[in-house]
Amino acid sequence: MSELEFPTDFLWGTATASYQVEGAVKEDGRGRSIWDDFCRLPGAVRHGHTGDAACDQYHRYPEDIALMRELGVNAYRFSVAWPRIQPEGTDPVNQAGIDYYDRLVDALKEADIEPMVTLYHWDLPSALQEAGGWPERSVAGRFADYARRVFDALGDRVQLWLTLNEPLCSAFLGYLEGIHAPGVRDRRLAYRAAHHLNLAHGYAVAAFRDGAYSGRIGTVLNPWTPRPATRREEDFQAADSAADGHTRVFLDPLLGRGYPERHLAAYPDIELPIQEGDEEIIATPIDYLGVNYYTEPVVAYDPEHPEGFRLCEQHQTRTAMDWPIVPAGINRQLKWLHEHTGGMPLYVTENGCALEDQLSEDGDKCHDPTRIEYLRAHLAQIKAAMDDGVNVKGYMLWSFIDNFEWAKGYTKRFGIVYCDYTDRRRVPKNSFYFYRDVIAGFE
Ligand code: IFM
Repeated sequence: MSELEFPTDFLWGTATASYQVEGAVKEDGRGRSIWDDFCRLPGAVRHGHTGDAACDQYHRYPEDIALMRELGVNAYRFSVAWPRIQPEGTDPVNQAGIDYYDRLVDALKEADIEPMVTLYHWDLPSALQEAGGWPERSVAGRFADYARRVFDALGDRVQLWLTLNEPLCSAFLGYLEGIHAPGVRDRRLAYRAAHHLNLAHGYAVAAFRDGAYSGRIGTVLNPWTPRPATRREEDFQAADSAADGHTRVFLDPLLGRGYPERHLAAYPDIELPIQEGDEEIIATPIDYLGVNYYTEPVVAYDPEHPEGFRLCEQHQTRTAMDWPIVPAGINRQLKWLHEHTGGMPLYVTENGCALEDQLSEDGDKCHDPTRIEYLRAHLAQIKAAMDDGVNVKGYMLWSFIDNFEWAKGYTKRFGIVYCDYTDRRRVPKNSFYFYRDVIAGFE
């Protein structure tokens, strides 16, 4: 049997996010988001790039779905832009925004492609940031109201829901490091944001259960499960501790285990604004977990660090993001999650690499052998984990198309379809055909 032979009911897809691909930011009543604002801050995004036009998927989704058919995927993971549905972050609902996702979902169903919908992939309506953003508790309630509107509009056709994409990034890149929107640097606010993101997730899952919608719901984390630098016990301890802030702060409350005490003890200045009942809401049971994996860090014991670890240098080949390529890390991570969650169904909701892709001279091809090897190696590791009993239900390759890579603008190409940003022409890369063959079972 080929190392890439997957079960026949495996979900094969690609992934994108609204602000990264849609463009059309001023059309059909869409409100402003924190990313529209952040892109306008001098120096915030490389070359001053914005998502104003992105890949223009808002207008070109029929062409993209035709390409997905050629690819043979049976799923497409995309996100709904909150400011298209509620331009001010609260009612009234903007019907034109709903209509766009209606058209997209109908076109996908027509093509036998299952929509997998993320409710929040970082485009918070600016009006809610002006009211305090994620550090403000009321935003979690607003998110549940918005989620209900989307469930009501699309719930008759969408069976696979995801609440938040990588709340770690929203909280810590957005409010601690300040390198993502809204560009705040404040540890106290970052942890408030983390708790309210967890709460928002819980409220949305509870709303989904209360509404008795017919599909299934989960969330997307980008767990950090570092490898210890050596086999010394202290490095194992360091690796375990390093998973607290990036992974357990988001995963453990979902599993009803509360926040990791060891992590909170390391930062006595952090206060989590937990109110009575919050932990039960956050732990409202989910149906599956989405996992985004790109690389695996290596850590060693460091008594000087509040959490007892330091990052070590790595020697693997790196992608254009400067991320080391570590295929075995996805196997280790899936197994870690399998054990930690007690065997919860998992979807790989993102995996892929950015490379310095270039079109061939005739402009019709793009050779990306490194991406093919990256995908082959990661898929083989996923399959190996499944053979060892990990319950992986699907794989959403990041990304369908080159797109707006946040603070790096359009300088990083993650797609298996090349996007020519001068005219938005799509050119499938060689990895597109490789993935097509894997899906068809010919690899
Ligand atoms: O582009 C992002 C995506 O929006 C979230 N996960 C990581 C990807 C690559 O950086």
